[in-house]
Amino acid sequence: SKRLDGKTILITGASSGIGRSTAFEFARTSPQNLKLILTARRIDSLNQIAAEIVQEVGAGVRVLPVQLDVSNAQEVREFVSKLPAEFKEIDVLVNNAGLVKGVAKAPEIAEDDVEIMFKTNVTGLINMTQAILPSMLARNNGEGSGDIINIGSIAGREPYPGGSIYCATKAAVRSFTESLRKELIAKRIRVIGIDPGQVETEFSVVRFNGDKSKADAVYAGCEPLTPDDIAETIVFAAGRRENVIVADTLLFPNHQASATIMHRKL
Ligand code: NDP
Ligand code: 8X3
Repeated sequence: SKRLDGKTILITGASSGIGRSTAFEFARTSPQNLKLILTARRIDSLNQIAAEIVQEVGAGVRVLPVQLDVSNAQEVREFVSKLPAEFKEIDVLVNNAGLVKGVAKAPEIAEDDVEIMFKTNVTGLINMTQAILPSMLARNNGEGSGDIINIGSIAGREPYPGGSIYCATKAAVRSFTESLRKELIAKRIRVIGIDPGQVETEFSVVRFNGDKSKADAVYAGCEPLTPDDIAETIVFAAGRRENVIVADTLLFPNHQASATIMHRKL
């Protein structure tokens, strides 16, 4: 979309899955004139993705890979203050970084797993939002300008057994997203929530600590969404006319009807 030309886009969790696909999708949609800031903890992957994007679409897209742990508030503040001048005015913040750990039921969930899920999915998303919002608010003679796109989950709408903490983090994302949209009612800032169902990424591999066979079993007999499907929706939302807010979107693959109702062809 021409509407994205010249924009500066910041994506968290861009080293894999949905974040990675979103980086490519923005670049393909606006290959002439776009600035992409790609962040995650794995800087090597980000460097690789940056090179692949420029190789595919050309140098009209400028890509800045930055190592950033969203859960570290200090690091997030420093990241913003150190952004090169030409990348400082962020138009679109895609709060995508997130993870799930395990399938333990509440009495057995490891303290570390509780902490990492909340500090990444919830506090991390809030850290990023607080860090970027001031510059969005200051633009346009104080009317504000920009998009905040928060990646929630079906898990935030429908909690399931074995997912209590992850589901609670995504319910928190949904709640924060809605409060923010209401708080910003007088500003020209769009707050956009996108809730995917089942998407095949590194998500389940991370959930099962690298156990690929357990991760694969999650998708047995199913045809999950691809990260590109979510990326297209994110870029669609960002590319709408300024007065249109794609406020709240739930995406399922054909075989899925809820967090737990899945038709499997086995
Ligand atoms: P992936 O595991 O493929 O990607 C997750 C990304 O988050 C990685 O780039 C990872 O990068 C990054 N990340 C994790 N922790 C941090 C951190 N502390 N700081 C910065 N970046 C971090 O999974 P998905 O692409 O599937 O997940 C993306 C989002 O989509 C998540 O919020 C997830 O909850 C959500 N989602 C996923 C669904 C699915 O079925 N896959 C369904 C619904 C929602 P690195 O390790 O390099 O830091
Ligand atoms: C990921 C989807 O339902 O596996 O957010 O938790 S689910």
